[in-house]
Amino acid sequence: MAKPQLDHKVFWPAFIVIFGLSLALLLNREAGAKIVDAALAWSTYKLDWLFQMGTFLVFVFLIWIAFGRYGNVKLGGPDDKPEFSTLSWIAMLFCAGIGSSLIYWAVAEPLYYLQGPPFGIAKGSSEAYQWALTYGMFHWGFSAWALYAIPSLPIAYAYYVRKDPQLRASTACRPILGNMVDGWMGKVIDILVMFGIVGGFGTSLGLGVPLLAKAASTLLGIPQSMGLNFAILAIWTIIFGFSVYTGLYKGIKRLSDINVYLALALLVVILAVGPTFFILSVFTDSVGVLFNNFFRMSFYTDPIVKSGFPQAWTVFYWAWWIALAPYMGLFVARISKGRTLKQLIIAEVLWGTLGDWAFFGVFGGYTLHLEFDKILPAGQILSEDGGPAAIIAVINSLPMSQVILVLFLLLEFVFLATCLDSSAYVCASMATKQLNEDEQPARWNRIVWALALAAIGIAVLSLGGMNAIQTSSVVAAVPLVFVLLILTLSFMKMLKEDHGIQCSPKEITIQPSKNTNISAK
Ligand code: NM2
Repeated sequence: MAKPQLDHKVFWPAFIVIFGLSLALLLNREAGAKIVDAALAWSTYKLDWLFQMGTFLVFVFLIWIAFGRYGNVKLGGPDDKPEFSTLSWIAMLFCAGIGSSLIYWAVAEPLYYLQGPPFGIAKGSSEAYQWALTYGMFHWGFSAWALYAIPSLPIAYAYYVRKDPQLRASTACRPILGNMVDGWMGKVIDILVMFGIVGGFGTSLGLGVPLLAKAASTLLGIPQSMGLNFAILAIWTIIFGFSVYTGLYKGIKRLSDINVYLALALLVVILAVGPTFFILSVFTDSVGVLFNNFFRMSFYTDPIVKSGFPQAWTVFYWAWWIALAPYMGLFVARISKGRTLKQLIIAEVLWGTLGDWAFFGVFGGYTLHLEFDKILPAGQILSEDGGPAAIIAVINSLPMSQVILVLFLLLEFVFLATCLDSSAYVCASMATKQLNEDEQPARWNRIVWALALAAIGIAVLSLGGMNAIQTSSVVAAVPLVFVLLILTLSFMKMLKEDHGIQCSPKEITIQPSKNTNISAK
């Protein structure tokens, strides 16, 4: 069998832009920081309405698809059976889309919202406490997961039902773009998807690497520095390279199963040793505040007071989910043969949300308890020493903190590693011309994308600050909004063609009956 060939028209433009941009940002840090600030401000302040409205509409659309007449449409032929058990299917898609950032934000978000609440609420007030967990749960909730779910539908449908031999975002746009997807338009779409992956995980690395470095420095008693950050990134890249060469890839897959158990164990331990009933109560209350205010939060742009809250948080979040959405679509499509549209939507939108909420409830609830009962000034640590220091301080406040810290370090490391592994794999597949089901993209190709992810990680880390971290996702997400739109339209077209009510115009012509006297005089 011929070796899978590199698709030069996708590989080189993506490679040159990503490495060129990383290098340019590294060499001109000051100018880079200014460009980053301007790009972030423009995208979030000018396009806030688009991100907010679009996300809400996607959510409503998915409810309609799941519970409407297309819900039982199957991804595959009548005899196609699901490849994985429902439990491992859900676990796999959760792990692919959620990385180390979940724990980071489950602790940090409530603290940030206490200090800078939405809707003009006073800092640190009891009202601010009521919103602290709610907003994080919103940003990791139903509408967010709807953004992840939307591209999986057309991509999986095109692959399993229309039998398009290529698992690509571009080919799923065929019903709308026609043969243009085989030309430059298709290449542009796939390159934009790759930018999304690299940009979205750039944000994850920008957050995850310093957090791991902080955990390692606390455990080993060594000072935290930029050097340690880079060392962690280098270890990751080496592990990845090694895994590609030794076939450890399968091992990492197995590790991701262990990750789920590790995560559950950590949640149970914290729920048990922490203030159990307070955590459960705060969580329940926050669910109530969220349901009560879902519409307000979904359309909040604050154009008059201009607090900047929805732009800095909600719009950034939607952008981050969008940046990674096509990647999720490709991955989820790959594992969802034989499922119905309804099952797929419920797995992502419902189970994904509940998974995220478990972390927010436990980690966020525990953090609020520390802050509210003045056990640990976590908020102060956050503003003085940054997110990683606050998170490690929260973990250190638990009984058996050394053991939990080791568990945490392991969990975060593998969480991110599995994400990076699959994302480098997806990028490499897209830069390969034709990949049959049992073929792998070339090893070196996969390593190049792992390096590309590391390069963006280094650029984001050395520019420093939350702005660089956020911009990485936001800039990559803006063009992807249009890709998602084309994918959704293509999906509707395919559904209508294959499952719509088939009737010719002649059949629906109303023939006035002879007995009815409707003649106009
Ligand atoms: N999302 C789910 O680092 C990560 O956890 C990647 C982040 C988009 C907010 C995913």
